[in-house]
Amino acid sequence: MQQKILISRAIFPEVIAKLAQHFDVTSNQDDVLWTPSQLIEQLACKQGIFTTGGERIDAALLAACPDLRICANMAVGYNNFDLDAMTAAGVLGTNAPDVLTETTADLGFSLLMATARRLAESEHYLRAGLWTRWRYDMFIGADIHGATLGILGMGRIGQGIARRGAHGFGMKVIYHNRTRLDAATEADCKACYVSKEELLRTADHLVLVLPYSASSHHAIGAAELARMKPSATLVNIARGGIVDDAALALALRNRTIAAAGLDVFEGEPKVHPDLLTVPNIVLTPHIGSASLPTRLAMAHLAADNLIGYLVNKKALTPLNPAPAALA
Ligand code: 8YV
Repeated sequence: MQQKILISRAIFPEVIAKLAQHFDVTSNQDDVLWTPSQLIEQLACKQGIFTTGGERIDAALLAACPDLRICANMAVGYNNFDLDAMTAAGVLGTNAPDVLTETTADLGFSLLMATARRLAESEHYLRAGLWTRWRYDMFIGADIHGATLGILGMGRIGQGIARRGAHGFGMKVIYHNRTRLDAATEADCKACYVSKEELLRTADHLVLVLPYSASSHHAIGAAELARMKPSATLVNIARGGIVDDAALALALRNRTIAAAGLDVFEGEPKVHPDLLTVPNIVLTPHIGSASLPTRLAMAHLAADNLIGYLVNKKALTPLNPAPAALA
């Protein structure tokens, strides 16, 4: 009997067609946002699910879906997966790393530049018809070239941002990470390892690129913001919840730091109302990986993981040990 899979959100038609060559596919091209119980209903008797990063795969879902064998995320982050529960249930998780590294690093650097040079704030001013004359101090921002770029979380995307800063803009790059990079990678990124304390204290522009977990929840809160320079900027392209958004809004209002650029939010797509009223901020709706070639590559990788595992018994980018029966 043909294996069945569920694609939980709208996705490129060519990727659905590719999956349909191997599976009985149920797709969701109307992009209905299913509740957890609707998702469980849709998943009944299916062996695989194509997720896009927002769908929670937890013990309750796994217990209700005993036929499930693989969850393939079209995202590099996988904090929507309870990997321990998946391993215990014999369900493989896969993510979509590498294919989005450079595109997401581009967005991180774009946000850094827009934040430092106050692009959103000055555009709003112009659109509001307030630009009537030049002034020497109008929208004075911070320099990017030659400044100190701090990176918290130095994985592949963090390294991409470091390279852009060091090689393209002559920035001094410092970073903090759970583990220090090897010397060759540090040299390639021209990056120096520092403590989190020193990173906060000395960065002119701080970019957050660390994965979300219980231990990174509110890694940047009121205390950390207070340690940053009043002239510093902060960019979060990682995950909502890494920054305490209420504390950030207050710091921006009080000018404890100069400005922020956010692509991710606590509880997104809701945005903390105070972030919408502070002027010194650039806001984008989680578009880090949103270029056409990259989103296509991410979708193909998730599809190839489903095909690889369910048809050929080998996933391309597994996150947890493959269940013994299939290994
Ligand atoms: C995804 C992302 O588009 O890959 C990730 O981890 O944050 C983005 O590239 C997003 O997760 C989709 O929900």
